[in-house]
Amino acid sequence: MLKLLFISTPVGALGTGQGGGVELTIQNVAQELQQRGYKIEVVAPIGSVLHNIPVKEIPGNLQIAVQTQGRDTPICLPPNSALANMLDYARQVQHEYDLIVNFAFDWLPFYLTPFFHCPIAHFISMGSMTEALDQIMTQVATNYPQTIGVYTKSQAATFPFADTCEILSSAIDLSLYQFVPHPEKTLAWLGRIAPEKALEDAVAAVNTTGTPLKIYGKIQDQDYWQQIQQDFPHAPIEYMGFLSTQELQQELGQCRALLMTPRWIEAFGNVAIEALACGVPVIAYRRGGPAEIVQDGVTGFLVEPDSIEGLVTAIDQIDLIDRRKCRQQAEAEYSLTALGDRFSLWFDPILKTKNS
Ligand code: HBI
Repeated sequence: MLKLLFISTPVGALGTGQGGGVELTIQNVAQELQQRGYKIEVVAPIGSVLHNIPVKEIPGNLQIAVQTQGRDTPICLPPNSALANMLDYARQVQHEYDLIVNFAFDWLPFYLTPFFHCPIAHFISMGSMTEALDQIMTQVATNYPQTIGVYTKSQAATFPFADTCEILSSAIDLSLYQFVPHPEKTLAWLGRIAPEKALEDAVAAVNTTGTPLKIYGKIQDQDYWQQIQQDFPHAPIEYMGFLSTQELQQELGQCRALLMTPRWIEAFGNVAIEALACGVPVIAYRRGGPAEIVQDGVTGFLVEPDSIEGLVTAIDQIDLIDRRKCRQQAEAEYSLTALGDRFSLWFDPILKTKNS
């Protein structure tokens, strides 16, 4: 039986949402590979909880989220770094494992790769963020070809080592999402309420069409949210809060379409496949992960980035989309089985190198 040690993102305890999209990836990959007979253990900060997956909780101070840093910010580690403690634990137990899978978007695990005798596969969860990280990731990509995995091609394209990345896409547990054939009039917008998600564009669009818009997600930037409400006092919008997957998929399924208006290069966009799984078409800017997910004209519409008029036109045409095609695409490409196949295919050559 193959034994894998997962190194979690060190920015928050798993299960709290602080770890962002990669939390869902760690849960889903661990769950699917465990189902296939791999032995999995996840090393993560204190307070981390995963569903039916053994977690080794490591104390120490959390890492600073890299999105809050500039491209030239030096690498920093807090005193008593949880990340450093997690990697020291991995060093001590590495002989019990066939492969270490690193999910931390941080300098230390990449720098330490040659210091480990157990091979390390690195899953990168965002686009390029800082020079120092680009450099150390490029070094690993050069010395250990095929050991770097990403969600999408457009995410890989932000790195100097784009062509050596394994494209793994993402997935969700489809059994948690129900197909809804006949929705209400409302549109949905989902995500962290922060400038890089450009919620103001979706609000501007419905301010024109008059279609009601329900907004779900954590308000990460209060001032930004206030500004939107001041700029569009009469827009037909309603803030619904941050819901659990269960509650969210119930509400999402009732919507006519999901609007995705990313200003930055979204590495993937899990909300897009959550919508498709409910039969909800996606209207998205042709930018980043969502542009590789939405089949333009079939499971939604891809719109000229930052074009409000483009969003308005797509909203007016949304009834042309067959909602069953959306559910079918989710089942074909974004099931846990498909994800498990992609990760096992990625690991095989790395494991062979180890055993050779
Ligand atoms: N920042 N330093 C650091 N390390 C991470 O692993 C990290 C992060 N910011 C966000 C993040 N991971 C995840 O939310 C990604 O899935 C986006």
